[in-house]
Amino acid sequence: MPKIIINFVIMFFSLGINAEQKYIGFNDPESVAEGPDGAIYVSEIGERGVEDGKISKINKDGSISIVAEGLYDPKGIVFFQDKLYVTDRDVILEVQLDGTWNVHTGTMAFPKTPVFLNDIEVSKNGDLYVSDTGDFKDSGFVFLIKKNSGVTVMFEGNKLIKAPNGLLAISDTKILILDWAGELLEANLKNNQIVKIAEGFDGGDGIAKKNDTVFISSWKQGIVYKIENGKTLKIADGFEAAADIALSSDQKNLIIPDMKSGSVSVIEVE
Ligand SMILES: [Ca+2]
Ligand SMILES: [Ca+2]
Repeated sequence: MPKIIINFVIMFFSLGINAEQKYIGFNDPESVAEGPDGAIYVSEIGERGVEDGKISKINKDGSISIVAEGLYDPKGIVFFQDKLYVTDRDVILEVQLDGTWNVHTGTMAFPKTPVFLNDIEVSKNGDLYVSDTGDFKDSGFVFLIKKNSGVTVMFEGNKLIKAPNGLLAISDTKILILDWAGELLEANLKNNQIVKIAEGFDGGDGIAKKNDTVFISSWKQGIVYKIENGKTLKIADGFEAAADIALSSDQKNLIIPDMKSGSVSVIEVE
């Protein structure tokens, strides 16, 4: 009996020390992405509608520094060729590693007026996929920003697109879409067909994928799930608002911004 207790304590101890790191002091962190420098970039919304938004980064030594300031409410972030693409309310920003930034796609470039641009993902050739969660009920869109040929609406008229949030390109022809209403969708870019592959993630926010395992976060539930072999398992909970997650470049860690507690957690994943 004592041996069992000792084993339990060691396991608990090692989980606490090795399996999770937590960084605090962020102002409404929404999205994370590992940069080419190995730092974890974080979008911070700050106060809604106020130009206090910023991009900060957690350096490899654990220190935190500001990359870019003067944004409104930055949300989704994704790297492509050493530049960070950021959704900020109704525009897309392009942020250089030195912190300078400019508007990449302005409001007028969208075929429908953007309401709540949320996540952003990039294809291998640099096309950007952007979700607009709309009124968080059923007025959302997914936009495609082609490198040199403007913005179009994807899957137009498909009733499964309600309030899209998380986006993840999983192959040259498929993307995953996580809807705020809780459905995980797989969309085929060739024939525009969409199938529902899981549901029940009310307040669905971010998506990440490692091999055949998909990780998703629920902002409302404060839970991170993994979906493996058709089964859904909870892998982390207790967040106040688990926002847009990302996998580290080495695929060993899942990075989870908790918007309401202002923290970013890094947990090991198998
Ligand atoms: Ca703000
Ligand atoms: Ca999001």
